[in-house]
Amino acid sequence: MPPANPFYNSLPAFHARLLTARRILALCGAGLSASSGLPTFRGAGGYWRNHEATALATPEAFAADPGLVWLFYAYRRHMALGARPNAGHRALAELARKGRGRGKGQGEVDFLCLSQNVDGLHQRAGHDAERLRLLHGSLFDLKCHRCDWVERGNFDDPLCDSLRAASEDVGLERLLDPKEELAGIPREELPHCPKCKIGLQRPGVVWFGESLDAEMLREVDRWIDEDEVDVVLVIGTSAVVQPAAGYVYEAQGPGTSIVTVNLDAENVEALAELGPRDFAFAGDAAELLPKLLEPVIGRMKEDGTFGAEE
Ligand code: BV8
Repeated sequence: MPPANPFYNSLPAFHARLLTARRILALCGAGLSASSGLPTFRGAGGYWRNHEATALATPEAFAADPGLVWLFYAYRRHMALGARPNAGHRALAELARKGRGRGKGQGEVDFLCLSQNVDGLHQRAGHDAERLRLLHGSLFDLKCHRCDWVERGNFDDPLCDSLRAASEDVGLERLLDPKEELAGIPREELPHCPKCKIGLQRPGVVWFGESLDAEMLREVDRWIDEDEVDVVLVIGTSAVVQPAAGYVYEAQGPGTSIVTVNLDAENVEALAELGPRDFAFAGDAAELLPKLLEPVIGRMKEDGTFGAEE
C-alpha cells in the first residue's frame, strides 16, 4: 500500500479504533468497482469524460433520444455482467455477515452499506441485502417510464435485438463521443412496458433530477438516528453527488471517525473536514479493504474467503 498520505501509517491505530466500533456505515462509489475493470465517472476514461453527466443520465436525455441512452446503459449492463466482484466487495460482504456477531463478549457490529454503484457487484459478492442500500438503483432493474411497472433482476444481455450493438463492438469511446453519429434506434424497436404497452422500458437507476427512493432514505435516516455511528467508511467516491454524499456528514457525531479509502485520498471532499479521529488511506479499495477490516472479518485466505480471526 503506497504510504501516500500522513494518515497511511495509522493502520494499527485504525484497527484499534475498529475494534471499539459498534456501528459502522459505508458510502461506496465507482472507485470500489474500478479494480473489477469498470470505469469510474470522473476519472480518465470515465463515463462522463466527453459528456456532462446530465447528457446521458436524465429523464430529459431519455425522452430526447431513448435509443442513445439505452445503448449507454445496455453497454454498462454488458460490462458489469463481464466483471467480477473484487476483494473490496467481498470484504464488505464479510463485514455484513461476520460483523453481526464478533464472538462472545464483543457484541454485535451493526453495519450498513450505502452504495451509489448500480453495477450489481455487491450483490454478486454475497452482501446481505439487509445490510445494503442501493441509493441509485441498479442496471439490472427495469421500469416503465410511464406507469408503475418494475422488473427486478433482469440480466438479459443483449436486452433486446435493437441493443445488440451494445453487447458487441459499440465501445465506450463511440458511445460517449458527442461527435460520433450513432444510428438512432427507432422507438418501436426499443423494449416496451408489458403492462401499459405504451411506455418504454427504462433502466431502474436514479437519474439526475430524479428523487431517490423516499422509503429507503427514511430507513437510512432511522438507522443513522438510532445511535451514534462510530466509523463512516467513505470508499472510492468523489463525494460530489447529493444527497448520497451528504450521508457522510449526517452520520458524523462527536465521536465518529471518518475513514476515507481512495486512490487519491488527499483530494476527496470528505477529507476537507479531516479531524484527529479521522483516517485516510490512499490506494486501491480492493486491496485496502481486506486489510483495513481484518480485525473484524479475519485474514483473507488464498481462495479469497476470510478466515477465523487469529
Ligand atoms: C436529487 C445512477 C432531488 C445513474 C447516479 C439540478 C437539478 C436536479 C438535481 C441537481 C441539480 N444540481 C445538483 C443536483 C443534485 C444532483 C447532483 O448531485 N448533481 C451533482 C452532479 C452535483 N443530484 C441529483 O439529481 C439526485 N437527485 O437531488 O433529487 C431533486 C429532484 C428534482 C430536482 C432537484 C432535486 C440524483 C443523483 C443520482 C444520479 N445518478 N447514478 C448512472 O449510474 O448512470 S450518480 C453517479 O455518479 C453514480 O451513481 C455516483 O453517485 C456518481 C459518481 O460518483 P462516484 O461514484 O463518486 O464516482 P466518481 O468517478 O465521481 O469518483 C470515483 C472516485 O473513486 C474518485 O474519488 C477516485 O479517486 C476514486 N477511485 C478510483 N479508482 C479507485 C478509487 N478509489 C479506490 N480504489 C480505486 N481503485
